[in-house]
Amino acid sequence: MAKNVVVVGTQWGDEGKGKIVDWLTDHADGVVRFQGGHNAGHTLVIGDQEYKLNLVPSGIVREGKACYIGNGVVLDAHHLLSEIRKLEAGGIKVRERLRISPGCPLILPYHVALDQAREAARASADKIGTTGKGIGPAYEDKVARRALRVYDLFDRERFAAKLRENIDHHNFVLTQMLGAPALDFDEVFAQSMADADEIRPMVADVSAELYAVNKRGGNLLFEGAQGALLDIDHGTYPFVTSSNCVAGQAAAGAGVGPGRLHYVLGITKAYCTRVGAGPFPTEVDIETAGSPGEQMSSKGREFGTVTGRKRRCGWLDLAALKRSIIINGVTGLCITKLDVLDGLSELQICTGYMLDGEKIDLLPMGAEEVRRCEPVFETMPGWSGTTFGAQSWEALPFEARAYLHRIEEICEVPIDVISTGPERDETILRR
Ligand code: 2SA
Ligand code: MG
Repeated sequence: MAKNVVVVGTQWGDEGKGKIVDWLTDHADGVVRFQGGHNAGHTLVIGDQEYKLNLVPSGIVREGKACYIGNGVVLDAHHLLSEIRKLEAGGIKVRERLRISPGCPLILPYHVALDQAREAARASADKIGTTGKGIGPAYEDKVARRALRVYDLFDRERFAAKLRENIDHHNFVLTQMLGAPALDFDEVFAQSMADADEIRPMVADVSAELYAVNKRGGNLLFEGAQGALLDIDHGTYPFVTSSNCVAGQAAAGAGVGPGRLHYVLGITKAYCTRVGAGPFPTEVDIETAGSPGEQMSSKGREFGTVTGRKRRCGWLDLAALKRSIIINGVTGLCITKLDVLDGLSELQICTGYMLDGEKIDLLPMGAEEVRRCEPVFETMPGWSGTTFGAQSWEALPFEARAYLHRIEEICEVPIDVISTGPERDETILRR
């Protein structure tokens, strides 16, 4: 029987999902993106080749694997084509294997302009720190039922009429409310039509194709982007992205029934990072040389894949992880980047918070309450040996195993996978 796996980030993104998706691709017939857009940055290391993917599912780097962009993804067609060209230059035949849902809302140049102008207009305390790719405004149009979708690209007249309406609406906001320049209809139209011809051969009924893959016994791998704590509903609102990043979104964002999501793998970094603004209870200083935070930042190479921004770092937060386990229905955890903590004499692990004088053990909802949370830490001994590249549980130092056991004990979810380096074989499978 087919087995479908959903891979999601349990923190604020950048947990190392790309590598794990690639590792699991061996057992999958199709790899599916179901939310987000080209704000995602998934890094894969294969031999001496490093790939940075934004929109194309990570399965693309493995010969013969079908890749799908589901309806829940907001699609910047122009960016997608440039990403495809780059991969093709490296010899990967993307167009033969990539299928795009006709229902994806399009990201058009005015979405990017709005995203950037709004972010610039916000007072510094209110800045969200978006990636500036137009993600939020594109999802707004979808929910407002005025979005142009992929299928609109293939009817020139309809596209022109809808674009005219949209561009007038958004130009009003840009010029009258945000003091930004207007966009030119002819330019946007011409570029869209040029992209349309190239996109068209890849458009297919993704939902029906995924159904067919399962029907013939094939497995699907759903590749989440960002992380559950950036989820539009469950994250630290309003410091979130504009899509649902939780596992359940794999169903709605790809057009598969929820009963066909058989296993949810929650990818969890051994510490925490956050790129962009918003509350982060366990955040530490990353500038002081020799500090744990500086080690996380530099050894972990914590820079945004899309924007190059330095990521904020902090200790592992189990109260946040427990929230994530609840909202995703995590079956098993995968701990990544454990080796980044190698050599630290002591580790802090957050087991709860003090909130308005009361002890709680679960991340509350929304930014306001999270901001008032004071983390409660448990101190654990570090390890002097290395975990880098370890390929068995026994090869891990005793203290590293104790750290992992403590995570399982508090979260009541098994750690099924441990990633000890960027390469595929630097992975420990525990069941
Ligand atoms: P947006 O652009 O509207 O989605 O931004 C809203 C918030 O969501 C955060 N966000 C991310 N957080 C982590 N990783 C992401 N992808 C890139 C990466 C980010 C980068 O892999 O490093 O390069 O900066 C990602 N995408 C969105 C964002 O920081 C805002 O807090
Ligand atoms: Mg990333």
